[in-house]
Amino acid sequence: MYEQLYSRIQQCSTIAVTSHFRPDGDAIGSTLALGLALQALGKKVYMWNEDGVPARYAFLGGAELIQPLPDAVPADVEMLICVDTGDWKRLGDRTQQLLADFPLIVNIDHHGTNTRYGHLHVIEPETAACAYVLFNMLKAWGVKLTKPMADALYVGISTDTGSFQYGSTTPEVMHAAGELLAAGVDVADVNRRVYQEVPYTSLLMQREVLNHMVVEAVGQLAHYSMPAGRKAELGVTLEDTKDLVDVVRVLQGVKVAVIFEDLEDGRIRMSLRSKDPSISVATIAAQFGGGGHAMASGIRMRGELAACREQVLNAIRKELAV
Ligand SMILES: [Mn+2]
Repeated sequence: MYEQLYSRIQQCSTIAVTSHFRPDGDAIGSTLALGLALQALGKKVYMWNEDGVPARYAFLGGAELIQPLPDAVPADVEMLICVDTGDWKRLGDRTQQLLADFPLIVNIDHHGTNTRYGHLHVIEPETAACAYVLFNMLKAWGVKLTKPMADALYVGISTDTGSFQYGSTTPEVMHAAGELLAAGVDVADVNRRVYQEVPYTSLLMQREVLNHMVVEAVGQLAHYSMPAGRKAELGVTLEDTKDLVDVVRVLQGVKVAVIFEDLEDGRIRMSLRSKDPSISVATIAAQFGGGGHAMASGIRMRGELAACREQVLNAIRKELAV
């Protein structure tokens, strides 16, 4: 697949790269690493994200190249590449609109639930990160990794593996990380910037979760629900609500953790995490139109917070069989 994509790329002179809304480290790292590599291959490259680059990733070399969405795809773009996006809907409303009807869309991803949208696919399900897929791809293409590319790939792999804590961290992933370090990644500096410069409002949000979390099913299920208006009362940003599920996930004995968030637009956002390999939260999410990975998934549902929560919790309680 790498060679097939490479030969299609060789036929193009202008390529756009984009990823999902509310981008995480893998979305930004993958967009940037691939964009910079395509530039190194002599291509004119556009990099877009409809929600921009989160502050904690702005230090990455070339991050400023990731631009807001244009109103229309520039006429010179011959190929559009979507990275780290398992589902067409995850691209976001405006990106979907922009890309609809584009004749050559490439889907590079690592989600087990990838719906295979687009015209060309490089999907390696349940591998550590899209950035890890790209690491192997760029190597196969003979691209020499610059420090900005290595930093971007490292951030993608590190954030998607929970700093090399999840089961997706294979020997090959560790070897890849080693090669990225050899290519110039300053591990202490990157980790401080990504993990140890948390805004005060983010800690406020975490305190709120600890104050109001619910633990049930003999300690195996922990969840927190954010009602409408609470974010504004606390003064927290959208970015502060990211990875909140980790606050409850770490509790001893918990097998499944969930955060329910009233998005105040008639929809409820849910982040699900499993700590038990025999319980796939991707399967649970799929019952409600969501998706993701076995150990980390998400759902967006229309309806009232309490009603949506009860449906999803019931599905989880069934899995926990208590
Ligand atoms: Mn990813």
